[in-house]
Amino acid sequence: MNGAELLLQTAVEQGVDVCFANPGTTEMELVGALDQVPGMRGVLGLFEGVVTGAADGYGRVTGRPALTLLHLGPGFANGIANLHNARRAHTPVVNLIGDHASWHLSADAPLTSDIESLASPVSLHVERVTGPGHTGSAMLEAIAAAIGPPSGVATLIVPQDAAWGAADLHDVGLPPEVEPPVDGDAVGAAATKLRSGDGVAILLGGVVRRAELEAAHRIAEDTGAKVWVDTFPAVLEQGRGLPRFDAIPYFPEQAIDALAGIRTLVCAGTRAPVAFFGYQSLGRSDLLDKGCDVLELCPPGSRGHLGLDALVDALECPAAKVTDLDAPEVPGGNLDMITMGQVVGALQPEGAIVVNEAATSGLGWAITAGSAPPHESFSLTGGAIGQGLPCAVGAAVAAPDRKVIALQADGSGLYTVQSLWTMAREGLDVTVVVCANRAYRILQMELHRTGNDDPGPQARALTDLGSPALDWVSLAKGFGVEAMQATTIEELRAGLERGLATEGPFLVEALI
Ligand SMILES: Cc1ncc(C[n+]2csc(CCOP(=O)(O)OP(=O)(O)O)c2C)c(N)n1
Repeated sequence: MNGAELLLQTAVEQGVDVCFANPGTTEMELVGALDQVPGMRGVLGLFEGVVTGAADGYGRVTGRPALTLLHLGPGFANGIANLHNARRAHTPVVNLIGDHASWHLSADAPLTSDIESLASPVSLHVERVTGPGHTGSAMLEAIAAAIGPPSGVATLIVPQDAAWGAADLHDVGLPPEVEPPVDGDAVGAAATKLRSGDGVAILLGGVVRRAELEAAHRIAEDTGAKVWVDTFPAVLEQGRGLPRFDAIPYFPEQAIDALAGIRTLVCAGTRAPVAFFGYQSLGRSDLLDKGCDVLELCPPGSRGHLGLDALVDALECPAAKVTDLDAPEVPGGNLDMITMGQVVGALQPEGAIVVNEAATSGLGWAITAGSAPPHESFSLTGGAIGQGLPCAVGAAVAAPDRKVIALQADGSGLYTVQSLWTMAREGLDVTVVVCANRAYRILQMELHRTGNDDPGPQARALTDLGSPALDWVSLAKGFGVEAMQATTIEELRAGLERGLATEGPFLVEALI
């Protein structure tokens, strides 16, 4: 066995069995090991942003890391934006970055770079493997670090001589222990505040599934506390039968108004909210009133229900009923961003995973999703666009028996459009709805917010995608994905129905 095989064998033994990859020469032993070690599925992405975004999507579905396999500093650097999103989502991911053989580093060959410096800002754990016998224990530690809590991105740098050198299974020890994340003092303090009066709110973030929603709902029903959900949670389970809570508005002025009057904010799996950007006109970052107390039940990167369940017990909250909204219906009228989202909400099946990188076109779906059949949505946690299509790749690999819908803004989609090829090659069950507004609409809004009401030709040109008009149907077909364009509600309906009935990928370009 060589170091590469020991590394993969250890991963498989820990239940880590998918490797999203874009390798090079320094990773050839690891590529070869995929055929020697049974049980590891390699999935090729044609750009590192696809690889890292796919690992993010996979980790959000399973709560366990996938591997990424990346080529030295430059290959890794290409994947950083989506690792930034994964870091913000606290998604478990284990990066394998190949490096030159240790004795070749001092030669400063063309691909030599400072990988540690590139990896540190997006990783909660970075380790350089010291030799072939170290690959297994380094993998164990990386997986444990990625799963946490707090969960996140772990990175192993694997010099090529560590991969090709001889190794032994006995080199691997036991995985490290992890501490439970709940802060008992914060639970006690939150219980006292919740019982003693008003002005207490609860904020859910990170992974927000049924367990978080139901515990928060019981507390809210019993104490009158208002519950908020982060603007961009990593995972939000929603739909009929599930408690619904308002999301903190994106624009800070609206968020400040919405959160005004909260005197204590109890955070579960997240932290106190801040404005997405620092605006000259606003001059502040905080969204909460001055002096608002913040209690962290359990930190970002841990499941919020752990703290909330403890709070339910401390308060002895009774079970609480959920009242459902009527099921959404396909609307009439013209196809626009509102009706587009309503069509998706009306047709999406139970158990779907909706990867939401719809940007400004997401409003129609957002107002409909709470009454759709129960499903999960994944959002852009770190604001680095180009995450949606890769994330859908990873989600579909992780959940082959669920429908994945990628609600995809057109500008963002082009950053990692090669994801479509991986969808085709792997036969992934993804229905992509491209929200084709042919603009960087949010930037047009942001220009306006700077006081620029009459942008000149240059500013207009940098925020417009209309000329030449992108042809998503041809793009998709070029990557091997069947596609159609929709200009009416009926066409979108037909396209979605076709996509959802197809086992593999399908793309509908909705002109809105
Ligand atoms: C990696 C990265 N590059 C650039 C940006 C800046 N940016 C934010 S939104 C945006 C355009 C989004 O356009 P589109 O995806 O078409 O959505 P729309 O605003 O039209 O709804 C850009 C370029 C970013 N957030 N992340």
